[in-house]
Order: sequence, then structure tokens, then C-alpha cells
Amino acid sequence: MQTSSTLKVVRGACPHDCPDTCALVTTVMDGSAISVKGAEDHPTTNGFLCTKVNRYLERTYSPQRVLYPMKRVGEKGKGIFQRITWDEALDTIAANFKAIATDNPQAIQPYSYAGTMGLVQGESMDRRFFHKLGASLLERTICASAGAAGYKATIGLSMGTDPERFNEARLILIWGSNVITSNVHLWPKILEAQRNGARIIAIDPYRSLTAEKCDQHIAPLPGTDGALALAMMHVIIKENLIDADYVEKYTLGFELLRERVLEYPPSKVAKITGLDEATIVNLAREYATTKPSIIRLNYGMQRHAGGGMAVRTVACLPALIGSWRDAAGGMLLSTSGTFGMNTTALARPDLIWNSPRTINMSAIGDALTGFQRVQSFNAKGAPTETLEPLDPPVRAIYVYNSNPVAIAPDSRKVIAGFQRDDLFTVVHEIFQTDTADYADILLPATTQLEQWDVHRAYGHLYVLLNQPAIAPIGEAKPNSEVFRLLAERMGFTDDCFKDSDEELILQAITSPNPRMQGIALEELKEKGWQRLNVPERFAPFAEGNFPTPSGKCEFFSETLAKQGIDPLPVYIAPRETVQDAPQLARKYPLAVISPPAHNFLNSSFANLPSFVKAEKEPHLDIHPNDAGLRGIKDGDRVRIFNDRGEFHAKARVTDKARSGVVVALSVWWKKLTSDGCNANDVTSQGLTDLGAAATFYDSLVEIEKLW
Ligand SMILES: Nc1nc2c(c(=O)[nH]1)N[C@H]1C(S)=C(S)[C@@H](COP(=O)(O)OP(=O)(O)OC[C@H]3O[C@@H](n4cnc5c(=O)[nH]c(N)nc54)[C@H](O)[C@@H]3O)O[C@H]1N2
Ligand SMILES: Nc1nc2c(c(=O)[nH]1)N[C@H]1C(S)=C(S)[C@@H](COP(=O)(O)OP(=O)(O)OC[C@H]3O[C@@H](n4cnc5c(=O)[nH]c(N)nc54)[C@H](O)[C@@H]3O)O[C@H]1N2
Ligand SMILES: [Mo]
Repeated sequence: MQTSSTLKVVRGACPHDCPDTCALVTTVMDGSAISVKGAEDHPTTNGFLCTKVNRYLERTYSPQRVLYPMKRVGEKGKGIFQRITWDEALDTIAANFKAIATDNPQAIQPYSYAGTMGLVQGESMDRRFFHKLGASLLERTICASAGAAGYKATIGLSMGTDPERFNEARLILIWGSNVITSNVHLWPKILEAQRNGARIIAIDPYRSLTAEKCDQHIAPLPGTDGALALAMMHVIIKENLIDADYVEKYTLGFELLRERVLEYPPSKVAKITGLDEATIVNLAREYATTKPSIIRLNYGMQRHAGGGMAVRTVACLPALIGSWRDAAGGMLLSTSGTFGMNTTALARPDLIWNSPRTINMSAIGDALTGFQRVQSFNAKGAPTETLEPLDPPVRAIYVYNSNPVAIAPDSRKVIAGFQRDDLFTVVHEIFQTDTADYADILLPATTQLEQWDVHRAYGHLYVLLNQPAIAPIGEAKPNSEVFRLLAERMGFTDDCFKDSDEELILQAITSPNPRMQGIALEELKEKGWQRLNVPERFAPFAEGNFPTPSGKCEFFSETLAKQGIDPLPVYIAPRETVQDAPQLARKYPLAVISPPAHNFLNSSFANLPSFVKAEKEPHLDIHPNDAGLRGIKDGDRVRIFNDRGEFHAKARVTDKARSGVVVALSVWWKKLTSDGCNANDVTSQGLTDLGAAATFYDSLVEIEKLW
């Protein structure tokens, strides 16, 4: 390599919403980044990056970047803008916010998710600003809140097995997870286990890239995992395959669980799940008798009406067979709760002065069109919802770190909301997304190479620092800086609005949590990452110590009972299924799921030429039986529709999709598709039982060939 006096190497962290949160090494020459690589010394990154971030420079130096502030000069949605100065942009926002706040600041709505997972650019100055303003709060439910709530009910906290131990397992259940696409740094560990003789089983309605490479693929109907887990427990308890000592010492409610699972014999659950009875029985026996056995549970299975309870139910399995005893046993959903970073110091909830309402981000279509979705539950915990008028209506929305027009469910409603002429919309973005097209003011955002941040992860146990490698491109600014400037214009004089990004990082890592002891800014600056203060062979629940109210793994949950929800695991069916919604199913007999496409990261990367080229165009995978019934042949263009909307795709006739289920890998930018629509035109704003999350994979549709 050419040497130069200005060559430098900068340590960073991948900002994207993925369990792997890789350690990055960026080489900069004369102020320009010339390569971004995975750190070789970081144990889980292991010197390689995914297909997307491998080409991060394409993103950073893309000619599509938003380079300066702009104001809308065309119709909403058309995306026609004119360049303005930062001063004009900030003054316009402040003037609008001040006018609305005089009536009621709760009519101002922040909307953000995990465009960057960094704590500084994701949940610090922004939170402070909206708290001080008195804006409505946002319930961030678009991704993981059902699973988190379900797991919490059983285990207590998002904490589980160290992913670095997977290579030692003898049996790995990959349950509702597409590891090769969405968690690729775990895959080498799984392959190592397989080489050492472990069996790998995928439980997924779709033969994903991952399922294809497993020793066995079990394909239940979407949203029936809770029933499957109950039947497994039925077999395990009936055949006395439990770890009686572990159950006795470290669990709560075993006798009640034993009674409950009697209601779920494999013969009955075979019908619910669409699996053979023998498959269920064999799975239960193999799981209970292979040691250590581990479950990689992920979010695919929780995007259904009963998704929270399903995760709670599956999370009972490891305690029943005592697999938490082994560092390579137990289960991994998310490691995020292990961190204990000082998010309160960053977000400063004490600045809230007006008990503002909370808007659920998964029902943003309702909110922007004047309604609040209110949930109620039957005795088992199955959710139903009513719409109530929203008062005051949302008069301004500030979108950052998210692209709701593309990624939020029930697009027609979302777009109807963003289309409102009386809605003042700010979008802070790296690119001119589907959402940006509706902005009154569009602000340019920096990428990770241009900003400071500190990261935790949800798929490993390291804190990472991100140092800026290059100067901001164009007039782009980081989120934290824009909220500092806005705070100044709003007249917010509290000292906390002056904190620099480095000061925010220090506040984040200054935490009384014992697992954060030893995490230090100097070391992070030097090395880029540090392991949490946990043992090398981390086995958090080997001897109980569950962070639940009882300190035990809660088969019985008093907390759920108090909320009027079934305190025991129970099967809650999806809202839209052929079995449970027969009337709807007569019109719309196929379940559609839309998990991530390999080369996209939600809707990120879905605008960049090489990634779009790799995915080609929107596809619909459909089983030969379902295709045959509709006269659909491989390569035909089809229309996927229900009462909420429709989108178009090219059919791939394949048995990767089980019959009754069609699969549309996502999330495409609407404006880059032939019909201007994507899978979220058919998804619903219905919420999950626990965690009030989105139910992206709980939709019935019909398919028709386009003529
Ligand atoms: N390349 C890439 N990586 C990503 C993302 C991305 O968009 N692209 N997104 C990131 C984000 S934000 C998240 S939350 C994670 C998501 O990644 P995962 O947690 O792995 O979740 P999904 O990809 O939604 O679904 C995983 C698998 O679950 C299956 N599935 C769907 N419904 C069910 C069900 O009812 N039961 C069972 N057992 N399986 C079901 C799907 O077919 C899919 O193959 O990945 C992250 N990583
Ligand atoms: N049909 C369907 N819909 C889905 C899903 C699905 O599986 N199927 N998955 C769901 C899931 S799991 C999730 S998590 C959500 C994700 O939804 P989002 O969190 O909205 O994720 P992205 O679509 O990646 O959009 C993030 C945006 O943030 C921008 N961004 C990145 N960094 C910064 C920054 O530093 N500052 C600012 N201001 N902007 C930045 C990016 O350019 C990008 O446009 O989508 C959900 N939607
Ligand atoms: Mo997500």
C-alpha cells in the first residue's frame, strides 16, 4: 500500500440495526476514507463484514446523499425541494414548534428508530430536546418489543447465552431467525459446532438461506410457535425428561405448567402448526436429551398477534431441561439487557414537565390520521383493539433514524397521514427516502464515518466506541448537533443542551451497573471495544439468579396475572389465520411474511445501485400448489392484495415457501418499485399481545396474476 503522511486508521462501530454491531477499522488517506474493514482483533467481528457494510464507502460517498438543508417547493410526496441555509431551516422549525407549543406541545411528535443504534445519535440530545419541549412520547415498538416483553415475563431481562459459546453446543435450534442474513457473525460458530458433530435445526415457515444449510428444517405455519413449544413441554414433562433438580431450585409454577401443557398434546398441536405429530415428538426428545442444547431465538416469530406470549413460552424450555447450567446451553434472544449503560443520564426523563401522551410508532398511520389505537385483552391475553379520536391531533412530526413511509405497517394510512397539508414535517436523513419526499424541511445527516458514538449490542457482550474518520460530507450534521442547535433556538438554557458528543459518551458509560465496571473512555479510544465485566464463560442462570420479581424462571407470572393476562404460557393465535379467521380466509387464504432481503437492512441500502442489483426486483416466493391453483407460473408478475392495499412482485414458484404461506423479502423503497408500493401496503397496524409491537408477519392476502 502507498504510504503517506496523512494516512490514518480510525476505530469505529457499525451503526446498523443488527445483533452483530461490528468493530470497524477505517483507513483514511488525505481526508478521504479509502477502506472500511471488520476489526480482526474483535472476537465476534472476527475480521469480516456482511455484504452490506463491506461496501460502506458506497453509502458514505454515494451521489444520492442529501448534502444541504432543503425546503419543499412541490406537492407533498413528489420530492421536489430547494436548497436553503441551515439558519433558515432551523429558524423555520423553531418557529413552527413554538407556535404549536403555545397551544399544546403534545401535538409535536418525534419519530425515530434504529437508523443508527448509537446511543449518542439515537437516544440522547434528541430525547432531551423533546422532553423539554413537552412533545408526545414515542413508544418504540416497530421491532423487538413483543419479544422483549415475552422474554422478560419468563426470564426477567434481555440477557442470555454468550454467542461466543455456540461452537460448544451439541444441538442448536435456530428458531425464527435467519442467521446467515441477519446475524452472520454467529454463523461461523454454528458451523464449528456442526463440524464437531452438533445437529442444527431451523424452525421457520420459510426455507431461508439459513434453513437450507441446517441438518433439519421444520416449517410450522407462521405464528404457531407458542403451540409448538407447549407441545414440546407436554412431551418433555410426560416422558420425564426434565431436570427435576433445576426445576425445583430455580423455577416458579412447575405444577401449574404441568397441568397447562396437558392441554397441548402433539396430536392437537400438529393441526395448529401444520406439522407431523412425529416431528414434534422427536424435536422435544432430541432437545431434552442432547446436552448442551441451545436455542437461537430471534424476532421472526414474534411479529404476530400472540408474539409476546410465544416468546415467553419458548423461553420456558431451557429451564425445564436445565440447559442454563451450561455456558453453551440456554437461549439467546438479545444480549442488550446485559449492558446497563446509563441511558437515563443520556435521555434525561426528568426534563419532562407535562405528563405527555405516548404514541405507538407501529400505529403511526392511525395517529397521523387522527386516531389512537387502544388495546384490550381477553382472559388469555389475546389482544383486540379499538380506535379512539386523538386529541390534540398530530400537527408536527420530526423523523430521524427511520423511514416510516417504507417500513411502518399499513402504508396507505401512513401515506394519507404524511400527505396532510396541515402537518408540518421535518425529516433528517442521509438519503432522500420515501419519507423524505413528504418533508417540509429536509435536513442532511452524517453517516457513521462522520460522527462520534458509543454502542452496546444485542448479539454480543462488547461496548464499542465510534470515532469520526472523515469530515462531514456537504453540510451534513449529526443528530446530536441538530438538537443542540434547535434547543438554542427554542431558548432551552439548561446546561445539558451544551454537552458535547464526547461528554455524552462519558455519561453513557458512567454507570453503577457492575457489568459496566472497567469500561473506560481512554481504553475505548485506543482499542475501539471492551468486553463487559462478565466472566469468560458467562452462564448467567447456571444457578438461577433470574432477574424476575421472584428471582426464578417464572413459568407462572404474577406480573402478568396482575395485568389480567394469563399467568401461564398459553397459545395465542395470530389475528389473521386460515384456522382462526375463516371468514377472512375465504377472501384471503394465504399468509404473507416479509422478512429481510439479504442485501438490504430494513429499508437501508435499498436505494444503492449494487444492492438493488443483487436483489433485482421485488419477488414473491410461492409454493407450487398455491401457484398452480391460481394459474401462476415462475416469472409471472403478480398482484398481492387484501382490504388494506396491494403491491406487485415477480413470482418465484418454489417449495422454499411452505404451502399456505407466501414470502416477499423486504423492505423495498416504494418509489423504486414498478407500482410505487411494497409489502407494507398489505401489513396491518394490529399490535402484539405483550409489548404492543407491530405484527408484520400476521396478514392474509390473495394473489392474482397481473395481465
Ligand atoms: N441483512 C439484514 N440483516 C438484518 C436486517 C435486515 O433487514 N437485513 N434487519 C435487522 C433487524 S432490524 C432485525 S429486527 C433482525 C431481524 O432478523 P431475525 O430476528 O432473524 O428476524 P426476521 O428476519 O424477521 O425473521 C427471521 C426468520 O423468521 C421467519 N419467520 C417468520 N415468521 C415466523 C414464525 O411465525 N415462526 C418462526 N419460527 N419463524 C418465522 C422468517 O421466515 C425468517 O426467515 O435482523 C437484523 N439484521
Ligand atoms: N414488511 C416489513 N416491514 C418491516 C420489517 C419487516 O421485516 N417486514 N422489519 C421491521 C423492523 S424489525 C424494523 S427494526 C424496522 C426498521 O425501520 P427503520 O428503523 O426505519 O430502519 P430503516 O428502514 O433502515 O431506516 C432508517 C433510516 O435512518 C437513516 N439514518 C441512518 N443513520 C442516521 C443518522 O445518523 N441520522 C439520521 N437522521 N438518519 C439516519 C437511514 O438513512 C435510513 O433511511 O422496519 C420494520 N419494518
Ligand atoms: Mo428490527
